[in-house]
Amino acid sequence: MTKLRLMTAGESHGRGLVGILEGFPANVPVNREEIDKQLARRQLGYGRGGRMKIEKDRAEVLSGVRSGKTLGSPISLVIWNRDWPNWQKKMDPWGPNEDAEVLTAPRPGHADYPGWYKYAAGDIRNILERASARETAVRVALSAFCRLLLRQFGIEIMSHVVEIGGAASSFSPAPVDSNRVPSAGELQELNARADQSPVRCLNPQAEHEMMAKIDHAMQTKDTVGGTFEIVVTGLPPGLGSHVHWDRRLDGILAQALVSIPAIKAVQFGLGLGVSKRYGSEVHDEFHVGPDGRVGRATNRAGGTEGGMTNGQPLVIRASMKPLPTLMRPLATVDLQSKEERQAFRERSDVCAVPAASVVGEAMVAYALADAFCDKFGNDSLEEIRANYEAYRARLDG
Ligand code: EPS
Repeated sequence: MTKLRLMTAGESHGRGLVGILEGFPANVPVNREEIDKQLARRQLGYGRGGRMKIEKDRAEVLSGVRSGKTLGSPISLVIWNRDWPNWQKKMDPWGPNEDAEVLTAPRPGHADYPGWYKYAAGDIRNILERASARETAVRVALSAFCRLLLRQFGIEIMSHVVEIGGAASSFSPAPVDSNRVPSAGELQELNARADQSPVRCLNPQAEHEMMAKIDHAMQTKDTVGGTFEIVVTGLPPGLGSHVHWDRRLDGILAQALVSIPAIKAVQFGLGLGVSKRYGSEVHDEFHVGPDGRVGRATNRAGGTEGGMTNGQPLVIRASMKPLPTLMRPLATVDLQSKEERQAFRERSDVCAVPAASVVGEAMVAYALADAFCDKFGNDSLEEIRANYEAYRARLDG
């Protein structure tokens, strides 16, 4: 059952973004640097548009924290939009917003078309402002608390980009046809190294090819998508549950990832590969290791079985479509006049896959922290630790 709730509000070009994280346990040590670090990571990436030069995201925590520790009360924060002075005349809550052109021709692939009808919008800006991936900044800020909680229990999350526009890297810190478990330190180091790469790719040759794909998209006024991989280590077996469909953790993780704008597919472990192999080549057989413990030689399941973590690294891939705002606009229809037109052009990103991988980490951190609190409690860190240690003793026994 869901213990945590994460809510966001704010328009992309409004005054700012706000968020609330509710149900988060008390007494978890937290720090501003970690939140701002995660926000800065999300702003990186080759192929971002002009907006990221304007914004320098910082979270102002308004509640739920005292003397660097959480209180158990709702955590709320605000991220101010630096771009606001440029948009106030178009977006002011009290109008008159006369400077804003009324947009009536939807961009194919965006929320514009269905949103126009659902919300009787009359102006596509009323839809696109909230559909914008700007909102993911708040998710990243709030999930920094979740990361810090998970880290208390040795759970580490990293991500890297494995494909952009068909240019692919075959590297993984935890290949699914092996039982390699990277240490927490190695994952931290790899994540820091990915942050140094303009496309968050850990293979130099593939990095070069990915950047060429983005360059081509820029030159041809197009956009390009890709795939990122998330690896999580240190998870105990038994988070999530097999007993009811909405408690299955793989389903919850998939929803968390597909909720990121433009994500179209999520794969666990071998992913799509499961449909190409026989069962004997897909399932991870058990054996007794030299230490007398139960082990596996492979991790093709990607860390979940029966909707629960199985104690192996979580290995998830998520794929993002090319962003639907093109500088070479696609064909569309004016929804008022029904005339054929070109979609409007609006400043945007050519490629946001590197940023999406950081948002992916955030959503996975949130979903895992929720599952962790579901199993071990969500009142205080002390209570969670006692419950966790009792469970660990049973696992190790
Ligand atoms: C976005 C369009 C661009 C991106 C934006 C998402 O913004 P703008 O329309 O202001 O140029 O930069 O992403 C962010 C602002 C962000 O913080 O990630 C869109 O239409 O989804």
